[in-house]
Amino acid sequence: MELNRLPGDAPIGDVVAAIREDGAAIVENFVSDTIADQVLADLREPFDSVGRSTENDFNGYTTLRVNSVLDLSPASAGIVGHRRMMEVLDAVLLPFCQSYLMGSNTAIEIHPGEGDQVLHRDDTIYPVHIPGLELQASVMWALNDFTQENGATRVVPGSHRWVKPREPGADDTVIQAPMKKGSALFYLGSVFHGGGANKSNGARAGLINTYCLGWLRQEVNHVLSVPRETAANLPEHIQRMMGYSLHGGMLGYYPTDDGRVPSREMNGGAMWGWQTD
Ligand SMILES: O=C(O)CCC(=O)C(=O)O
Repeated sequence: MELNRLPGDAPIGDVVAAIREDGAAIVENFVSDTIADQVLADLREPFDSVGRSTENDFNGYTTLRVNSVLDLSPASAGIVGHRRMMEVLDAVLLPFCQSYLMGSNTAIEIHPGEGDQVLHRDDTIYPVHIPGLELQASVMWALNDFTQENGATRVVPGSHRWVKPREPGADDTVIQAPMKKGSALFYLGSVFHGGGANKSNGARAGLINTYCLGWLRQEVNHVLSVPRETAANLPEHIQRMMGYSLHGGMLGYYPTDDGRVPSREMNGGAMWGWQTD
């Protein structure tokens, strides 16, 4: 069995249908090699200097990770706020919210010798699981080629439909998602997945972004983790997903001294209004 695989210019409806079928799907050649190469080049120094700081049993011990990639790689904005990716997310998440947010923004470089990551659901950060209600979706972007040998992400297809809480067992199918650089693996927050073991001689590098319903707390506080002057230079649709927005005109409210819905001075006087939906 293989995951559904669609070309980068596939109709959005086909991508969404494929994701709903298995809980995950690959879109090939979704971003140019130039952007993927640039992001990986931007991350080289952070990977090497701080990439081991999150080592643990879950993240692994021969895997490098860096968070808040938007702060480290301006080119990553082309991935984080990729327009066609967002059209897919609109279809998956907007049935349950008025706008969605970026949960996390993490680059992962799995090095040779790493074992399989434990299979998990990303949405277990939230203490509810309501079948049919998707709390978040994730998009893993290949910054270099993902192969069976170098640790392509593993997915348990159909696990987003499991009603009773349980862990994957020996009888459950686990499939890998090899994909070429610039391709993206979409998977629902409710689908079991995990990084693969790297049995090759080279590293596997990916950028994984999660997107949660706009009325949920984000996994990472991007307003604090990305300096305001960096955020001010990002496109507005990314600022909104970072949290510079109100959900439903109310959630995320920041009272100003004069009691009005906030707008604030940023970056040498440029007005940055908090956006309502
Ligand atoms: O690296 C991967 O392929 C998946 C990583 C992942 O799912 C995680 O760290 O939560």
